[in-house]
Amino acid sequence: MNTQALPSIDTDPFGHEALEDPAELHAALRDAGPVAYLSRYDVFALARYEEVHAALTGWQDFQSAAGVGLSNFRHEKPWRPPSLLLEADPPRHDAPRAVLSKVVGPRALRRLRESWLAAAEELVDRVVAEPEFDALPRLAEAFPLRIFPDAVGLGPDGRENLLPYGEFLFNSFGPPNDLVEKGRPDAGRLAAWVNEQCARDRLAPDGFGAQIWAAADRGDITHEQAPLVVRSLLSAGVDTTVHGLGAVLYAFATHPDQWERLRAEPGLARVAFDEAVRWQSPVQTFFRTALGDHEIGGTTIPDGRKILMFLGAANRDPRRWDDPDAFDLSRDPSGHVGFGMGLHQCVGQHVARLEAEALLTALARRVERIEIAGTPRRHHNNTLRAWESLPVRVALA
Ligand code: 4IA
Repeated sequence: MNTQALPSIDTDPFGHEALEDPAELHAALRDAGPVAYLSRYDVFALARYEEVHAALTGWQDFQSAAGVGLSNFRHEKPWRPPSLLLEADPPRHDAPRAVLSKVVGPRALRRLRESWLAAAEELVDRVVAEPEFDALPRLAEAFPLRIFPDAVGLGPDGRENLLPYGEFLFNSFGPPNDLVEKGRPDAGRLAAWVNEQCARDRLAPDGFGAQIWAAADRGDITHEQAPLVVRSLLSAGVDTTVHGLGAVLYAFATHPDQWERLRAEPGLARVAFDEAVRWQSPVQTFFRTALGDHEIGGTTIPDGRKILMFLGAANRDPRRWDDPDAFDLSRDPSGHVGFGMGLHQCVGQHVARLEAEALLTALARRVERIEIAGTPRRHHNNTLRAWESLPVRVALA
């Protein structure tokens, strides 16, 4: 490794300053070169689109099984049993992935479409009855919580644990900083609750969860694997969509011309959501671990070392995107790495897009103007780019 030539960056990407606004750090990382060295954590950083894309698709060289957080499972015991999807490589990864991609795939969602559209209409009717409200809890949180736990087949009790569980999980991919320490006292209780909900007899007979268990009966996965695959739905399916919806609501509240466009052409809702995922990157960062020595942009990453991929920086890399900081429904956002890329690419992306389509079309039908009505407040998380509060004012059509 030519450490001499490797630019070193001392900023803490998981510090509050960078979490509040990562733009400056992202630009510095991209400009430093194809690979930079993060002295604070002794890891390699990728922030350009080309290298992030290559690392995401190069699963043979950069493994997930050693964990996709800073913690290296080769040396450290994971805080929970590793995910069979996120924290696994082929071949072990493949059967659980195949099962889950069918359970939450486009065909399966057709069955839910009408009821989710109706649920969005009902929620939006209720919320926009007031001219000002906080769009983060009232829409971005309320909608996924209204439909997703039912779709999984969760029981009625304890659903308030879902968001705090995700909050801790997404913090845990970063360093053991103040954010993780704040969550630690509750983590065991939250994880125990989530694990209990994955049991067959806890799940309604017609939901995603029951279909995972049915796949085990068919022999597609083992009965030992089934509860962990259900856990992946509960881990990855709530906070992500909340902050994806938060991103698109923020985008429209700050871009009245784009809102007008969506209202004229509601078929743009899905493109708008993907553009918002590119523009905000609700999942900001993930790690991989070099499996053998591998070169990236002239730097050798030695076996066992962690690389940190800045999805949010790649999604605004001017080498890949024209006017990358603009939220623009005219662009084709496909190819963004906000859902990852390659064989781990978000298995739930069709769920997320359907949620967004339902919420945005219901809003577009009723709301002529949406604007910021107070100072939006960021919520700091080691992995998620999130809002705590998003006060908006709406004018009805
Ligand atoms: C899992 C990347 C993020 C959305 C994610 C988090 C957890 C899991 C998968 C994906 O537990 O499988």
